[in-house]
Amino acid sequence: NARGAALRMFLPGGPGVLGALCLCAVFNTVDSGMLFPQESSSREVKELNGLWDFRADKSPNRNQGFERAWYKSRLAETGPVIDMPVPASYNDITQDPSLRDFTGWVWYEREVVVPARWVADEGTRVVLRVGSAHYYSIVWVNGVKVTEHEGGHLPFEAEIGSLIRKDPTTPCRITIAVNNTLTLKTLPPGTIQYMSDRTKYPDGFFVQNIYFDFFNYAGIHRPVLLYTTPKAYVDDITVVTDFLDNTGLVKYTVSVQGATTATLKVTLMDKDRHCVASSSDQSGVLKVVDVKLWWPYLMHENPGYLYSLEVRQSDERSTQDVYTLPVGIRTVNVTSTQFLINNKPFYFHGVNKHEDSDIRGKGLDWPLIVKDFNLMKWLGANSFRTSHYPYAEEILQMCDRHGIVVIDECPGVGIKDIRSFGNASLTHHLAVMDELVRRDKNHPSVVMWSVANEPAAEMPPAEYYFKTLIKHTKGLDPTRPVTYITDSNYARDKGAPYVDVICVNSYFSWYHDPGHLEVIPIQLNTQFENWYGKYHKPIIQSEYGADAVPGLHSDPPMMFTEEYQNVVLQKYHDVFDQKRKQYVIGELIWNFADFMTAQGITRVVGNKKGVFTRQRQPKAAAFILKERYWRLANETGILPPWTKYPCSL
Ligand code: BDP
Repeated sequence: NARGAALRMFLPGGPGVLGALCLCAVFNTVDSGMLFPQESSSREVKELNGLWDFRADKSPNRNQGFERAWYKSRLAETGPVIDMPVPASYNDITQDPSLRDFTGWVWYEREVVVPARWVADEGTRVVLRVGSAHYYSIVWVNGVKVTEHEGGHLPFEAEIGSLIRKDPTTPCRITIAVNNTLTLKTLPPGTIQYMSDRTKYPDGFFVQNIYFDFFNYAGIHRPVLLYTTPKAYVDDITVVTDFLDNTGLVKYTVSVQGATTATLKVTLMDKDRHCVASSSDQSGVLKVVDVKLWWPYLMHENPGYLYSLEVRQSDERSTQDVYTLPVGIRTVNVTSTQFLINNKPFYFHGVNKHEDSDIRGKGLDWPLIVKDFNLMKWLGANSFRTSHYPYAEEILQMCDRHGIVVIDECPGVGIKDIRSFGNASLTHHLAVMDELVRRDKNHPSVVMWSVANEPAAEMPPAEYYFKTLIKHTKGLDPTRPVTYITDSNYARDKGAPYVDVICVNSYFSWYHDPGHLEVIPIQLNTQFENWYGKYHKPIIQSEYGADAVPGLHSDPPMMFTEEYQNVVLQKYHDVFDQKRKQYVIGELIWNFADFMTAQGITRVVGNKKGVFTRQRQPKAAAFILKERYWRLANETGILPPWTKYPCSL
């Protein structure tokens, strides 16, 4: 119908917004870099977090904002506005159910006072950066469109210097329209379904169908900021590390923009800020004698060791730009039975997470981030998977510093419809991998890319789709293994031949044979033997678990009680203990914490498979996992001297 057409008109997917693709270059497929904004002697950062004016476009076709050009004047002048915190999902902020479950465009606006110096100095680039917004965004400054971006979870930016210099007397008004609609071609995919039976549904009724199991939170989820660089600036840095005996090798490339000739000074410093190697070449290999390698948490007494790579770019007269990148020196390799970090077998004993919490939804929240790291360390977890989308860069920086190993997943979750395997979807998926690798390539904590979660990999087009996607990702980054997360459907899986590590999710005695804990040993054993027998690749149990409503008890155990969750875990662990001597290289519990989902008959206010509640309090299973993870750490790693098992952090 007409309404549907109008709504769809503003859905993501125009060919102009997908970005340039190049299938060959190493780490270089996106035109410019996406270095994390940082203050330095040449760069300033101004955070725009806090309250923004906000309005959801509830017009029937969700198109009024464009028809009436809400970006042209102050949002408060074109209709009512409410306070909206940034960063945060907007869904749980108000008491309005229609905003919680809203689909379509919402509008954010904020006026910013730009330092006069930035405006006056033509030699300063002023960049507006959005850490992430779900899912399709258009940005205006003083009514002029500066950029648009498809997809959540990843940053985008625009240079706005010339715009704010047009009329230095007016404040800088930033308008961001964000559309959370998911279609068959977005990541994750979804469909909009109109219900036209007027005896059952009101006029204009439609639903957003999704094929994933978490609440479709929307809004501006990560910090918005302005930052400056000089006109000639360090646009990107890529490091790849290796070592030979005691010597660390840091292969680096710097790309500079805005200068025809650039003089560089690249200095690698240790933790005490002593220079350990330097160069004046744009790319090269720095050698570090007596290298201190980057080690995972619980694998070494000094995990997460980071050097700093300071890049100074100057012209004949003075230093122009300075950017400092943290660098961890480590290697990653995969054999048919092992995952090696620094040539030592690494066993993943960790968690799957979500960016999810009360009130703020998927909004970045420092207290939550730090609490989660404290809980993971308490648990003895050495790793996590960013199920089911890229997490905030701030979280990956924490992983680098604490030695928490990451499987970095793109938002390819819920690819279940055959139409989502078409060319448009694949092109977008490749572009998302470009952006993901561009953003996260330098994190030592990231040891593997995951290109999807539980796609319908048995469908005929899946083979070409995953072959292309995985090859492309390996082309972007030849240094890390690539996987996608599969369900236990080994016989029909078309993509598995192309992955480096098999990651399997299974829920025996839950979704299959509910209530029958006794099937776990045999079914899990069969699962592993089948996958290994067919592919001879190392296997990670990338999800397993059971829902437990905190405080619900029964003995003998029944589904949804804490006891049942405990027994599921223990029975899985018994099998892991046999298979980890052979080819199983890790176990990641589903899930670290309870999280919100769409409403439905299988979810009682969210998914309750957390070993912590959504408020981060332990269920009984957390203690089982803690016992186990510290025992595994004792066996497989070198426990730091300052902690004895069982730990008391
Ligand atoms: C898995 C999905 C995960 C779900 C989980 C569950 O990968 O997103 O939350 O099932 O049902 O298959 O709890």
